[in-house]
Amino acid sequence: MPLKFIREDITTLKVDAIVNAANTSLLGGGGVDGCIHRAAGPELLAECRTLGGCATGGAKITKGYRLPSKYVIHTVGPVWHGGEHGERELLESCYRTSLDLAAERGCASVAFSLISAGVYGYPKEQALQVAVDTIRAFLETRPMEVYLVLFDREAWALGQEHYPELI
Ligand code: AR6
Repeated sequence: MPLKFIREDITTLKVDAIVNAANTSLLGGGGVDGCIHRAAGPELLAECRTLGGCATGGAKITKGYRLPSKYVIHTVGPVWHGGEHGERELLESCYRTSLDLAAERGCASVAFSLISAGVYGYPKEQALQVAVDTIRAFLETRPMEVYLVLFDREAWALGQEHYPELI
């Protein structure tokens, strides 16, 4: 199946690329970003320092260092401000840009965290819908094995409820 939900710590996944929910500095933070930097080791931060940050909706790629994945794609989701500040378009752009980068590097398998759905406050149900719609649209243009990690209880329950076929 080209898109599948899983519920595992993204830092344990042996895929070509994992996608980090970063901030514009790309210099680490809490949430999944903190987990990824801790697991990858200080070399990841050193490479991130050379990238000059990243715009919201954009993505940049680094090596995975001590992670089982070959690459980390760092994308910056929008902060939720009520939904009328371009949040959906920016979130779509995160998924599309990350998938384009993965394709450029020849990745056959990619695992996403649920971008913006934690600290950045995007309502999880809507964040999930944007993720699924955008990944499915991409997969119509190019084959890839894509995992969406629904880590917290609420996200996993929403996935089971709305997309049982993806479990
Ligand atoms: N594996 C997979 N998913 C995880 C993990 C993990 N180990 N840990 C948390 N999640 P968040 P955001 C899920 O807050 O909302 C950082 O400080 C979590 O349950 O990590 O985009 C950055 O530096 C949630 O569903 O990202 C930014 O400043 C999802 O990951 C800011 O947070 C995203 O939650 C970005 O906020």
